[in-house]
Amino acid sequence: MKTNHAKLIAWVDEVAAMCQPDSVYWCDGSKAEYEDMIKITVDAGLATPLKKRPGCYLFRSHPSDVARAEKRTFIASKRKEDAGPTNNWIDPVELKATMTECYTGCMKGRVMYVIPFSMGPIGSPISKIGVELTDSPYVVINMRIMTRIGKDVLKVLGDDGEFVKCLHSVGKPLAPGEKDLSWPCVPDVDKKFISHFPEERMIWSYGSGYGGNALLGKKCFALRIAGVQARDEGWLAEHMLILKLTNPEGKSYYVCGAFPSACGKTNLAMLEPVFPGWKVQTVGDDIAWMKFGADGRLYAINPESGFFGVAPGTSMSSNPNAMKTIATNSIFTNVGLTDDGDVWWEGIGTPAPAHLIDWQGNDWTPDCGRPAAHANARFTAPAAQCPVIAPEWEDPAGVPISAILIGGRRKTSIPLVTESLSWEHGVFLGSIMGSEITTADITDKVGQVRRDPFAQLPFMGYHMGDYLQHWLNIGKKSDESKLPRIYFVNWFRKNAEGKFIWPGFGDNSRVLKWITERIAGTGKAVKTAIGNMPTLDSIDISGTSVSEADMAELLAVDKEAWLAEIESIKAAYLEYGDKLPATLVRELKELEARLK
Ligand code: GTP
Ligand code: SPV
Ligand code: MN
Repeated sequence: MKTNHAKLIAWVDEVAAMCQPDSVYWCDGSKAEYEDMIKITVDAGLATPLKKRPGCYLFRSHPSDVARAEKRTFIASKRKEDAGPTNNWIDPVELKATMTECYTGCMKGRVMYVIPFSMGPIGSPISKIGVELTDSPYVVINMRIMTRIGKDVLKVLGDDGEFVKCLHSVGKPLAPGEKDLSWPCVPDVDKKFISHFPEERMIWSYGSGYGGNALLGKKCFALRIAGVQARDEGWLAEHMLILKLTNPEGKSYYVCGAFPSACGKTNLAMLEPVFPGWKVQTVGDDIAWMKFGADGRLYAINPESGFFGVAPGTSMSSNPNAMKTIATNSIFTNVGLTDDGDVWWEGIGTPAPAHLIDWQGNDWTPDCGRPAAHANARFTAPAAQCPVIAPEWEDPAGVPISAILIGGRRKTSIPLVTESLSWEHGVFLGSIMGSEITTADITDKVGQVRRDPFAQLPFMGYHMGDYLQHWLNIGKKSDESKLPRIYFVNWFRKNAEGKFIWPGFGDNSRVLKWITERIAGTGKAVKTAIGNMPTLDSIDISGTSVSEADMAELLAVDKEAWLAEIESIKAAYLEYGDKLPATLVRELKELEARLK
């Protein structure tokens, strides 16, 4: 393929000299090329075609390589204080030396693919270009779904356009004649690296082939590197879904939502409202880039073009639109394979078959005591196939945001919904967000609450304190009346029996409806110590299993729990040191005073 981009050519040559692939292939992004890549993986035994799903394939990863590797994710800024206390930092010179050793000869026996990609519609002024070099055909296949790739991107890049350098290797060279593994990677987790060099706008990933570790446009670029660009350029790169909600009068509202990994973004982005005449359409399910429009409002675009969604729990009742999206042309990783050539996972909504092949490739029966799918099994599907994709989802101008939801998994304390009192109070609520850790991260702390400001903790490219200050600064760039209101939500409260009190999923539209009423000025609320909360009768619970007593519990301000929460927030705040914005200290003091 043709490019005269001297810097790009030089970089590709330099990496090829280091990694020593057998050959270098420039991806043109065509459908034929995609099909060739699929054939390569099927022929090599890496992928299984799914007879029951046209254009769908199953991959099974190595058990060491099933999720993002947080403790192997590094921010190698020149100065340690720029990475901040919540990130793993290594000196960039040292890290490059270590990784150069890993990379030397690491692609022997393999092809190095060059993937030019655009985050955001190709050629749009707010899009950004990256080039990923990888030795994984799985990555090429997934990148073609998740981003826009190929020759049109090179055209926009021209002879000297800017791009983010993204280098990826699975870290498994092949000796002459050696048969490939079904999921090549570096099995020792401590030898994987997901590294970011923010000043150079560069990403080096080694040893993992899974998700955000390997599809470098997603978390590495669109959140960690773009976060640094956003800080420097005055916009926001966020771990947020974007949805469009239209009421029976035909008025539409665009809403973003920050929820930590595996806390409901994909589900919320595609929900089926329970009220007749209401409609939800999807703009994005994981990442939002927000910039000010000429009118002083924040406009969001979805930089991705596909969904990399959690499979377990996805069913025709929880998320019918996701189920329809993944009926064709999708990639499945780490789900169960039925004997008739379809997928199955826990919570898919159909009874477990008497026999299947589990995510590790072993025979599975319902009584075997192991899950058929890994808890972080995923589908990769083109966004354009979503039956409720919003017509404007690729509009380069973005969509004007009226509300931002934030929230995590909290079985106690945090009410169903609280409206912020101001932008600064909203940023404060974002800064104190916490969630019970799930299996989307490789960590040993599953179940514990950790503070996860704006669901960005694992996706920060710089100091968390500076990030929170950046949010406060954004608020100063416009009138409060034009800024989105911030809503702290919690779908995950549990009762004494450990059951979810709130039905969640489509029923979350009940809360969304109240939010639009608040924006329109008709929704009823009471001011409490923690913010504005719906009156007990203002969220319609007719037809649900939620009793009035449940609702009172979901909307109660538990003073003791909040005072305990404040102590834990103080501990998290201490970590940010002198970068903790004074405004947030003031908000915390005011909250404590209101509670007492
Ligand atoms: P990432 O892709 O990791 O960023 O996750 P996500 O935030 O998109 O989460 P997703 O929508 O895939 O949901 C993850 C899990 O949460 C699934 O098992 C869902 O079934 C479950 N879930 C989603 N929404 C709700 C809800 O409203 N209530 C309850 N109880 N569970 C939910
Ligand atoms: C997440 O963990 O938030 C994901 C999946 O969206 S991954 O792309 O692997 O980061
Ligand atoms: Mn995510």
